[in-house]
Amino acid sequence: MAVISLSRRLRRTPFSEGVEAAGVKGYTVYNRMLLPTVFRSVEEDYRHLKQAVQVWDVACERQVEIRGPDASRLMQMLTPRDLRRMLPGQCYYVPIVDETGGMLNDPVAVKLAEDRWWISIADSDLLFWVKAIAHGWRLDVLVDEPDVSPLAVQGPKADDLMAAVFGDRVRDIRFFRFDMLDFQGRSLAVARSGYSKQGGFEIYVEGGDIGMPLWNALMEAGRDMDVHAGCPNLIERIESGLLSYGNDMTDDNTPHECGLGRFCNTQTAIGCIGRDALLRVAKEGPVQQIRPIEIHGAAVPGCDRPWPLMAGGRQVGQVTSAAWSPDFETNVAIGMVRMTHWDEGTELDVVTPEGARAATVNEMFWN
Ligand code: THG
Repeated sequence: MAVISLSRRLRRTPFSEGVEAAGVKGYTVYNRMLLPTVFRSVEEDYRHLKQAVQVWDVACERQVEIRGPDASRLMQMLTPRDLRRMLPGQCYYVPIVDETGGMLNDPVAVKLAEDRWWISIADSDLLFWVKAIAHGWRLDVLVDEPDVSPLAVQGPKADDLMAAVFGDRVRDIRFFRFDMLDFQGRSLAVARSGYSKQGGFEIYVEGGDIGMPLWNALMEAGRDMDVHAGCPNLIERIESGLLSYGNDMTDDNTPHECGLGRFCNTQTAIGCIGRDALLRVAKEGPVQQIRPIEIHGAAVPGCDRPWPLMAGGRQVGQVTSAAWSPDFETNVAIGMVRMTHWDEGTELDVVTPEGARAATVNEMFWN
């Protein structure tokens, strides 16, 4: 097995020391930063996430900060989600689209104040797009990447662990809201959010110097809660229908193809750069869309390139994420499927590197 060489271009995080001490076994690269993918095994990590609590180094979810009088205007230029009723203290999952309606990213927008936002980005270079728009439109804003590194606390015992470190006020934080809470004299944004459906929080750690102190405080406070270092879990996120930008969708896809139409208010999102393009495609409706796919038979290998989805000898889509689910006792997968074959129960074949397998469009695990 070859290895990836580390260098300055592949950034460590403020929590890397803790991640290494916890015995990380695998990484991926995300926004040119290390992102752990496995600690004990993907299956053990999955079981533990569903019954205990984990601390995740998701510093690779970098922030694009927008500051200044035109901040809210710029933010609305980026997304077809209507932001007019969004208040400081709220987070929104927002598709970001280009002038053709293509997805550039699917971040969480964090509204700190009317004139100050964080865009907590997925794996694409959104900073350049935002800077270019700010400059090209002569907007009165500053756009940069601050020293802010998210640390996620996920799992059914997340409330108890977070309360032990931040106090009982964390329990009152509602889904996709944040509060400013104190840690060692520093005020940090703590949101109830995260890349799993097991419940939990994300701490936006401002200042890399308190990364390890916070990591250690969580690990110590959680000793009797079976806390362990974890990371976004492939099995759990497929079961939960959480999409991965660059894998499940790219800039060739519209939000509607990605099933993110519920996060688009294209009619009222005045100023959105992709608005005209999206109004056109939304009228016709998408001709392909993301669907949950069940792949029958034994555990499939990892999906490191799209697997063709076939029907009657013709390609009708592709699978982009797949894993064996211990709880569903079958392979769960995410696929982009043409309209003619996207109905619930449609039977397909998927071409894996180990040969063709029967597959079914199965909405069960996303409902
Ligand atoms: N948290 C933060 N930043 C992130 C992620 C995160 N940046 C990268 C990546 N994850 C962005 N992608 C997603 C995908 C899904 C969700 C969040 C970020 C998500 N979706 C829920 C859903 O679809 O059911 C809830 C959406 C809602 O109801 O608003 O949570 O995880 N900080």
